[in-house]
Order: sequence, then C-alpha cells, then structure tokens
Amino acid sequence: MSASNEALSAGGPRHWRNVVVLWLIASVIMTPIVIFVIGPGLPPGNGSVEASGQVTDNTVLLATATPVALGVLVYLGYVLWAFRERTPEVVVDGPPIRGDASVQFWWLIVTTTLVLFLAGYGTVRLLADGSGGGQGPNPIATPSVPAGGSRLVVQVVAQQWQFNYRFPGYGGVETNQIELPENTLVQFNVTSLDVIHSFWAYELGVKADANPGVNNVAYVTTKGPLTFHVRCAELCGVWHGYMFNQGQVVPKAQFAAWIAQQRVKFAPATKVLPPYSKTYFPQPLRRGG
Ligand SMILES: [Cu+2]
Repeated sequence: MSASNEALSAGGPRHWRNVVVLWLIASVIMTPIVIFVIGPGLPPGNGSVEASGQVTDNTVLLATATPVALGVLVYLGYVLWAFRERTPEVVVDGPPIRGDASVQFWWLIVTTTLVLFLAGYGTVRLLADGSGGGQGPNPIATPSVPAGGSRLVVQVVAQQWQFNYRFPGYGGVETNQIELPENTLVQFNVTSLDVIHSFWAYELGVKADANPGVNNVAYVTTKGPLTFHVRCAELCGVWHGYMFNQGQVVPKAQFAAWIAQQRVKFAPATKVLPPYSKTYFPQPLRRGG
C-alpha cells in the first residue's frame, strides 16, 4: 500500500462524517424549499378537493425523496472531490464500501422504513377521500358531501372519439359539453360504448378508465368556479389526440339554468336514447336469413 493510500484509508471515518454533515446541511436547506416553495405549485393544482389532496400527496412524496436524492448527489460529489487523482502518476482509490456491514445495515433500515411509511401513507390517503376513485363499480371509499353542498351523479360515456355526459337526475339528458355546480360531490359513472378510453379531467384531479361494459366510479368534490380540460388518456384509435373538450364549474344557479336549457335542447335526442343504465351494450347485429 502506498503512502497516500494509507493516508486516505485512515481518513475513512472522517470522510463518512464529512458526507453526513454535508448531506444534513443540504437536506435541512432543500426539504423546506421543496415543501413550501415548490410544493404549492405541483400538479394538478387546487381545482377540487381531490386535486388539492393530490398536491399534498405529491408534496409529501417529493419531500420524502429529497433527502434520498441529496444523499446520492452529495456522496457522488464528495467522492469525486475527495478521491480525485492528485498527481498524474498516482491513482488513488478510497476505502471500499462493498461488504461494509454498517452500510448494509443502515441501507436496509432506511429503505425499509421509507417503503413501509409510503405504503401506510398511501393506504390512509386512499381511504381518507377516495383518492378520486376509479377503482371499479364499488369504490373502497366515498368522500363526504361538502358542508352546505350537494351531490350529483354524472355519467361519462366515452366513444370513438368523443365524451358525452348523461345526467340521470335530470331526465337522463345527454350533453356533449360538461358543466358542474360548485361545492358539490360529483359521482362520475364512467363507461365506454366501444374500446377502452380514459376520462381525464386534469384540473379536477380525476382520471378514470372508460371500459365497455364496466361502470367505473370516481368522485370529485368541486370547489369554486373553474375551467377544466378533459382529455382521453388511453390510446383509442386514430383520432385519440382530438378526443378532448373543456368543462366549467359554475355557481349552482348557473348550473340549474344550463341543465334546464340542455334538457330542452336535447329533448328530441333523449327520446330515442336507451334508458339510463350503468353500462350500454351495442345492439346485436341482425343477421340476414
Ligand atoms: Cu379515447
């Protein structure tokens, strides 16, 4: 062993202490920045109760990942600096961490703790507000109706290549635009008439698969007035990219006026629609005989 190698090996504990101190300083600075500066701007914004919940979840995940990422970056930066080549002829290597029992011990403790925490957090959050749903016809949790608010069922009927919206509480009228009342627990019953689509209303924080023959329930608790964008999030054919529209969350009186107007406008179509149902199957083909 050369003289310089001995010097560095002797510095092993000092190197660990330096890395830990640098990592602590970086984490103490960066984690609050992630929580308080970056967190509030994370997607999908605060357009609904569920969307706000997702901002919280994204903040928790990013804040948890920050010290982990910093650990990797600080370690990498430190070893590049501390074990750099001093003179052109001498290649200096640091003390090996492979086979180091304490590194293995803490690696297991830290990763196990993080994974268990995330599993617990995810489970609690899933039960707390239904997490936007989309778990099939029987959601594992239903969000509560907001104080002073109401409840509304809207069926999302996807087909190549558009979304239609059916309102069972309003004579089963089907519209090609969507408006929702503010401060309301909206239950989306999502289904498809043909192939697999996905109803993604970004600002509302909901994305639910639209499968033929399946009633996929997802909840959104609206807040104040909002413009939101609906896109199909499942490749469904050549015009998939054009399968989008824009919706509004409006004051309750405005919604009442809008839906009354839609009932009149689409009355001729409503008459020939099949009765409201959780799913719709195509009419069987009539074979010539
Ligand atoms: Cu689609």
